Amino acid sequence: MSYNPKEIEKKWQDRWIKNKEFEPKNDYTLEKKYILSMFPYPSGTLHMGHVRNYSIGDAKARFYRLQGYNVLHPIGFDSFGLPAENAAIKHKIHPKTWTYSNIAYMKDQLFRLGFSFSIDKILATSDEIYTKFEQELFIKFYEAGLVYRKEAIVNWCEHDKTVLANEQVENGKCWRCGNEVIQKPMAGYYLKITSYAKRLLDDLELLKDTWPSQVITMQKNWIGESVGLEFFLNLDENSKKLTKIDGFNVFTTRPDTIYGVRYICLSPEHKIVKAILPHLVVSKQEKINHILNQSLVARQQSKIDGVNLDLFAIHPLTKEKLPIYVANFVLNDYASGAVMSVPAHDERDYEFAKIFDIKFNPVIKSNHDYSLGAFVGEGELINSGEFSGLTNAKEKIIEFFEKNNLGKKVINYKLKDWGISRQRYWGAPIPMVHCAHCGLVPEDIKNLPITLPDDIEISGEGHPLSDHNSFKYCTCPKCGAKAIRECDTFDTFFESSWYFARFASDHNTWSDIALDKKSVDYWMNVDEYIGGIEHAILHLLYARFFQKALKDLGYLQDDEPFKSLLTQGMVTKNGEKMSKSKGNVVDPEDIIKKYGADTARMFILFAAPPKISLEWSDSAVEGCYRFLNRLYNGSKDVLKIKELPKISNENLDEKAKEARIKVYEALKKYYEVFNQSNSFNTLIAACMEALNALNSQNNKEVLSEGYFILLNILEPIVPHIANELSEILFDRKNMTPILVDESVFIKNDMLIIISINGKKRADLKVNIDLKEEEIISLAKEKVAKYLEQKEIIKEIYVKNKLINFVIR
Ligand code: ANZ
Ligand code: ZN
Repeated sequence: MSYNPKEIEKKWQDRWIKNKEFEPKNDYTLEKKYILSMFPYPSGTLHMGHVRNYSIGDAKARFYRLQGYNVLHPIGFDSFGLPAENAAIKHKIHPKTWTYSNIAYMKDQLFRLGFSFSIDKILATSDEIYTKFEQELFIKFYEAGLVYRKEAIVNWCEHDKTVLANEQVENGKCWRCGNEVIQKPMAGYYLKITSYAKRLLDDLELLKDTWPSQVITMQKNWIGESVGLEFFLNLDENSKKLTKIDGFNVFTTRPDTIYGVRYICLSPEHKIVKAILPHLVVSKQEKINHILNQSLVARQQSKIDGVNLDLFAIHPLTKEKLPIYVANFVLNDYASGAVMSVPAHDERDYEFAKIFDIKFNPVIKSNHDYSLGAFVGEGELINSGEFSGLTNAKEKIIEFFEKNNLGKKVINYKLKDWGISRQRYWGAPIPMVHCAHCGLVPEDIKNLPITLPDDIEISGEGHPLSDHNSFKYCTCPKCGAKAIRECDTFDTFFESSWYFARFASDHNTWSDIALDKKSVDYWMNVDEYIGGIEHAILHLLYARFFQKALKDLGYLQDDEPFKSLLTQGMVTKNGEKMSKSKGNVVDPEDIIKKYGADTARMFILFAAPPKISLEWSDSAVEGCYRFLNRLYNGSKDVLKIKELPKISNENLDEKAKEARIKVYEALKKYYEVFNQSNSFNTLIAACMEALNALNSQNNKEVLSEGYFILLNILEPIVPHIANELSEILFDRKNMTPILVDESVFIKNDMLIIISINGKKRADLKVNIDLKEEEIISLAKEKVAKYLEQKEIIKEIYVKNKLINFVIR
C-alpha cells in the first residue's frame, strides 16, 4: 500500500461531515477559543490566498481542540455586492443564482481541503435570516440616534443613471460607459462613526501587543486626530453688507503662526462663497463652478488654484484686513472648511501666495532660505507682538484665545461619518419608509426582513428597486397610509461588521435572536482573527465601531471584537502577486488533484511564516509531497501500540538518542509555534528533521514514540494523513496530549573530535561531567600513535566539541 491521498482524504472528510465533528459545544463552563479567518466573497472559486488564510486558521483551531479547548471555528460568505450584478449584466444570470451557485462550489472546495469548520454555523450574508437581523440592528441604531439621513455629493453617471464608487471613476469618467462623471448631491443614510472616533483611537492601546503595529498605525492615521485652535473671524463691514454674513470659523493646528496670517482660504462649497457668487464677474463664477464640479480626488490632483473674492476678514489680534480667496485644496467637510493662510510656514500657502503675488512674513526664528519655499518647522516666535520670544507657543496662544473669548481648543478627526446607502439591487434593503404624513419612519420590526424581489431586470442602468413598483410602494408602519419604501441597500461593509458576533450566537436560537446574549458573551471576543492586510482600515474599523455601538446597546460586552489579529502576507509567483490579470495563478484545485489537500496545506504553511509574502514553488510542493510519502511508508515499520513505551535514554545508542532529541525538539517547537510565534515553517522543518533521524536509527520503541508524537504535531497541519496513520497505529484517545519530556535532552556522553594540525584523527566519547584536563589527557591517549616523537606546541580545546593538537 502506498500513500493515496485521494482515498484517505475522502474517507476522513466524509467522516468529519457525517459526525459533525467540529461543532462548538454549548457548555459555557469550558475554556474557549474563537478562531476566525475572514470570510470570503463568493466570487466563484477559491484562490491560493484563501487556502493560505484558512490553512492558518484551521491549524490553530485544530491545535486548540487537541489541547482540550472548546473551539468555535466558523465560516460564511460575504455574499452581497456588485460583482453579482456585473455577472448578471454580463451573463444574463440572476445575482442570487450566481451567488448561491458560487457558494455551493466554494463550500465544497473548503471541505475538500479538510478545514474543520462548524457546519451548523455556515451562513451567507445574503440569507434572509441574516438580512432580518441586520435590519433589526440598523433600526436599533436608528432609534439610538446613531443613524441620520443627509444630502451629500456623490459621483453620478448621467448615462447609466447610477451612483459610482470612487473606484468606479476612471480619470473622471464612468468605468462602464466612459461618460463624464458629475458631482451630484444625493440623500443617503449615515452612521455616526465619528462620535466613536475618540474611543476607536484610544482603544487601539488595548491592541498594541496583539495587533500588527502597522495596522494600528494605519487605523490611527485614518481616524486622524488633530488638535488645534478654532476661532471666529469677523468679516469687515463692507463684506458683511455684501454677504449678509458676520463671519466664520477657521481651524488651525499652528496657532503659533497667528501673526503670519496674510489671507484666508475657503472651500468652494463655503456659505460665504455661495453668498458672494452672484456678485462676482462671470470668469470668477465659472472658475468656482468648475472646481465645484470636480471630484475631491480630481481637485487634489490638480494644481493649486483659487479665486479672489474681494472680501476681507479682520485679523483677531492685529485687526489687519485679510483678503479672502476660494482655494481648490480646502476641504468643505473637514474642520470648518476655512483656513488661515500662513505663506511663510506652510507649503501650500506659500505656493498659493506666489500665484496671487501675496507677500509673506516669517514669524518663526530660523536661518531658512525663503526663496526655496516655506519654513515648516517650529521654534521661537518673532514679529508676533506680545508673544515674540516664546517657544512652544501653541498652548499659550490657545489659552490666550480662550481667556479672551476669541476661540477654543478643538480636536478634529479626519474620520467621516459612514455613508451606507448604495443605489444597488444586490444588497440588504435599508428598512426605512418615507411617509407623506409621518416623514421618515423605520420599518416595524415584526415586518422584517424586508426582502429583495426576485423579478427584477438588471441592465446596469437605473435602479432595479425603485423601478419595481410592488417593492417601492408600501404602507407606512406608523399610520398605515400609502408610503414609499427606501429603495437603497446597505453598503456591504455593513454585513461584515457584525458577522463575527452572529457566528457566536447560539445555534438553538439562531432563527429567533440576532445575538443570543449568553452565547455571545461566552464566545466573544474573537481570540485570533486572521486575514489580509487589505482590510487593515475599513473593515476592521467598521467592525470595531459596530462592536462598541453594540456594546452600548447591550448586545455585546467587550470593547474590542478581535483580541488578536494576524495579517497574512500575499501569495506570489515569480515575485508578483498571483492574479488573473498577471496570468500567474496556480489553481488550488490542480494541487489538490495532483497531490491532495494535505500537501497543499503543508506547502502553504511551510513556504513562509504567515505574515511574510509566500512565493510559489513547484519544487517545494513536490518536497512536501515526498515528505508525506516518507511519513506514510515509514509507518509500516511502526509497532501498533496502546500506550506510549517507557523509554530510558541509558539503553539507547547514539542514533536513537539523537532521534528522540529531534522528536522532542519538534514537540517543544509545536507548543512555542502554536502558542506564540505562528512560524509553522520552522515547526514543519523540525518535523522533517525528526522523521529523518527516526528513519536512520533502528530502535522500534523510539520509532513508535516518535511517530506518535509527530502525528500529533502534524495533525493540525495535515489532518487527513495524521488521523489515518494515528488510527491505524495508536489508541489516540488514551494517548493525548503529550508533553515535552526534558530528560530526553539530558546527554550523559558527548562526542569530542580530536584533530592534529587541523586534521580530524579520532572521536572521543566522554562523560559530560569530565573536567578539561581529564578530557585532554584521554584525548592524548586516544591519538598516542600520532604524537609519538612529536612536540606538542599548542593544545586548543573548544568546549564540548573538539581538541586540536598543534605538533611539530
Ligand atoms: C495655519 C497653518 C500654518 C496651518 C502652518 C498649517 C501650517 P491637519 O493636521 O490635517 O488637521 N486646514 C484646516 N482646515 C482645512 C480644510 N478644511 N481643508 C484643508 N486644509 C485645512 O491640518 C490642519 C491644518 O490644515 C490647519 O492648520 C490648516 O492650516 C489646514 F504653518 O492653519 B493650518
Ligand atoms: Zn405615515
